[in-house]
Amino acid sequence: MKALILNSGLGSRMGVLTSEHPKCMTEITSKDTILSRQLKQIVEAGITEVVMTTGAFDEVLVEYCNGLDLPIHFTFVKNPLYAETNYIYSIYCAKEYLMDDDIVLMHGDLVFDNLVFDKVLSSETSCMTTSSTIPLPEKDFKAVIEKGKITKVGIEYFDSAMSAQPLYKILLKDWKIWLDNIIDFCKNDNRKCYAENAFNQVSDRCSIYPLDVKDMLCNEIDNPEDLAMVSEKVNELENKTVYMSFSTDMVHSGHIDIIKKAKKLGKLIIGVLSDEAVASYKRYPLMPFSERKVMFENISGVHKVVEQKTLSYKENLEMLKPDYVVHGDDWVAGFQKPIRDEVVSTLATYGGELVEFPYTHSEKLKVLEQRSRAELSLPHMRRARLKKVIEMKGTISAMEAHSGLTGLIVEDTVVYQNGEARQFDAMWISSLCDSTAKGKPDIELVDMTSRFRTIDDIMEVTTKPIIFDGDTGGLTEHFVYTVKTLERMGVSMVIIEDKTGLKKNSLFGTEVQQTQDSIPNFCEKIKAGKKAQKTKDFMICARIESLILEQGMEDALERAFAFAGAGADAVMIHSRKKDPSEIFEFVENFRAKDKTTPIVVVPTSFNTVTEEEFKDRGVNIVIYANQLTRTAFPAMQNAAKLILENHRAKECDDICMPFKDIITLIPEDN
Ligand code: SPV
Ligand code: MG
Repeated sequence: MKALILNSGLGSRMGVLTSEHPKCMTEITSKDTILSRQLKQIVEAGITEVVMTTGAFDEVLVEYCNGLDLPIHFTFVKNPLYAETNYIYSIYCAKEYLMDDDIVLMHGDLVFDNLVFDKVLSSETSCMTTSSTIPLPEKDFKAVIEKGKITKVGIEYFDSAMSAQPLYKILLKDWKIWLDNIIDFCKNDNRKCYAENAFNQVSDRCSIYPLDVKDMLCNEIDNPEDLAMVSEKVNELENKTVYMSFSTDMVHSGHIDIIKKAKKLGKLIIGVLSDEAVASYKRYPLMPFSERKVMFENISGVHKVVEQKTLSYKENLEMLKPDYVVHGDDWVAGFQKPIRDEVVSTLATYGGELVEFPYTHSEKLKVLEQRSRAELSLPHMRRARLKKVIEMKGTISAMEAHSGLTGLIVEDTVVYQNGEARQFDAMWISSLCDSTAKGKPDIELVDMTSRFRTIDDIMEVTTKPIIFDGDTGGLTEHFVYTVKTLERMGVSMVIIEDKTGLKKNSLFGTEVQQTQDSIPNFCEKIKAGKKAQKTKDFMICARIESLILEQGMEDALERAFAFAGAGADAVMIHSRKKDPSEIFEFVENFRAKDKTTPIVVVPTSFNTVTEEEFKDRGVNIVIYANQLTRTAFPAMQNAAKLILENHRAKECDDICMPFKDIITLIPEDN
């Protein structure tokens, strides 16, 4: 596509404004002339070839264009008879440069909105800008429209006509017909009329369609009054603000494309999602907010970057009141729909507008996402992330996983509520569920090699941080090796319980014989573990069994303070009572003296308490320790019974996940 700009005219109606340079060099804002604005719009559209006809002050004009230093190749063609001919003859003079490509044709005194230019360029047919809302002008161009096509353009037509502006996109096939007739006109010395007179004779073959731009800015500047009016409109347009929100930590060409479109609407403000919002909605960001902010600040044309603390735009829209919000049209349905609905209603409160561009699924993005997932799953990245997420959110949730498949469920399950996304922050590798999956009792019978194998299976297909149930930790001499191995694998935290001898599951409480370790012994184990670890990221959590073994609150608290003092990075308090009051009492008393050591709870019995309430009370990690195993087990047992009862699988099929769905659980490439 080439741009053809007609700048041969004298512009005498502009008075002194055109006494030293052509009209197109008249300033319309403090930073642009009519021409520099047009040329920048041309560059933004990716057009690099401009044919410009010149006349009076042609040297001034050529020097000016070259001095703008734009990535444009200019072909200047002077109309030697500019004083006594019209632009039909200027086009004739430039004909040899206009025979090989589609063209966008504009008069040199035309000022138009970026959106108008976008519409013109994206038209699939040849088109001319018209307006159905502006009254028919007395002296300017009007286009006669018949059966949806333009049949005549001129100042004399009033019937079936719309006001029209000389901004065209003309496909080569149509242009050839029009240009041929322009050539014929000029050869017959018909050089004083409009080029449109030549079009009017061939409009049955040269198909140009009206492109209705309604009230959008698309005006010629003929006199100082036009100049004042258009300048005001351009200033207004340039002061509009546009808001977009981004969660990405990798900018690719798709993002740049939409940013380019957005900034044509005005000053672009980008809301960068907070780390917490990104983590809740897709995955832990590879780059923290501060770095993502700098990245966007350095994209050309971005006016300002602000933080968007939640997936909801509301707070920022109410604060910034942007004229436009720009987004891909992929949120019209699906989980982002409530967010979109809220944007629409918030914009409606002050007259803002939502602009949606077609969303393009990018293969590149898929590859980048895969790469970032791979990176997040690397041991050092995964290990360090638990501490970071606790710091970021205050309170996090972990869900039990005991295999690759359950790991994937914890990794990928997301629910969307009122525009908020919720997912688990970490995985708990429970001794109970790991043992149960192997059909074994939870008595430290499944050895560490086998437990590590489970971790490995899960790690191979997931990225979320892992909290490992280390039972009693075994002998201190053994525990130090366990710590080293877990740390090397990329596990973030091991929780060891202050029991000794044959361990039984805590949920049996005092129904079975269980022995609590002495405070000094257990402190020694913690100290040895802390000494064995190599990085500062790995955490050892001391689990206190005093309430389970009915040793009283005082004992529990004494142990908690002693274990934290011995270097434990967190304490876990356990209870098998339905009533959460003893847990709350512990948390309150512990927090009275220790404000920072993270507290972990496993609300299997006291399951009515919400994560929000735990957070308010000062709990930092909430572990759902066994629910996947406990729901899967009865479902599997039921399936087995149904087949046995019916001597076939048909009845069981109704409660089975369709095979095609089970396949989608497994990602193609991890
Ligand atoms: C586990 O999940 O193995 C635990 C938690 O240790 S509990 O079963 O509640 O003791
Ligand atoms: Mg356990």
